[in-house]
Amino acid sequence: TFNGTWKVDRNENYEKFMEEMGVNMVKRKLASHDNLKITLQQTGDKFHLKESSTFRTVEFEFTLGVTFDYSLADGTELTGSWVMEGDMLKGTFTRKDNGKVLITTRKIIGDELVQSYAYEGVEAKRIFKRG
Ligand code: MYR
Repeated sequence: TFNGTWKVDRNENYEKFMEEMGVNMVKRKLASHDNLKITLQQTGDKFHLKESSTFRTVEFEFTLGVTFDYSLADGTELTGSWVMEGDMLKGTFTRKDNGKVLITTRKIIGDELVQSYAYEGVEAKRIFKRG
């Protein structure tokens, strides 16, 4: 289950990923230490998500398979949806500014939540521990 509160523990290739996304160096430095914390609560097909970091706190809901809008901390707007593939959540999001696609997954590996990101051939991970 994804339910609970997850605090980012470490990143893999996240700065490169952000660079590909067009985030400038100063923001990349800040964003790689953003203390991201997410709280997920699943009820059937619905997820309630609370996201907090040094940048902001936002709370929203999404339903599996249903398209919704989401803005990154820097204002970049995405639209897309999450689906369940086996035990894994897979999100396919399109940037509104350039039409390019960002694929993200969330899976539980051991006692960690591993979120992967892929954009324009660059992949990254953020690994969360229960907190
Ligand atoms: C959510 O479930 O958290 C909301 C939808 C997530 C969309 C994908 C988020 C990708 C964030 C990547 C950060 C890139 C920084 C440039």
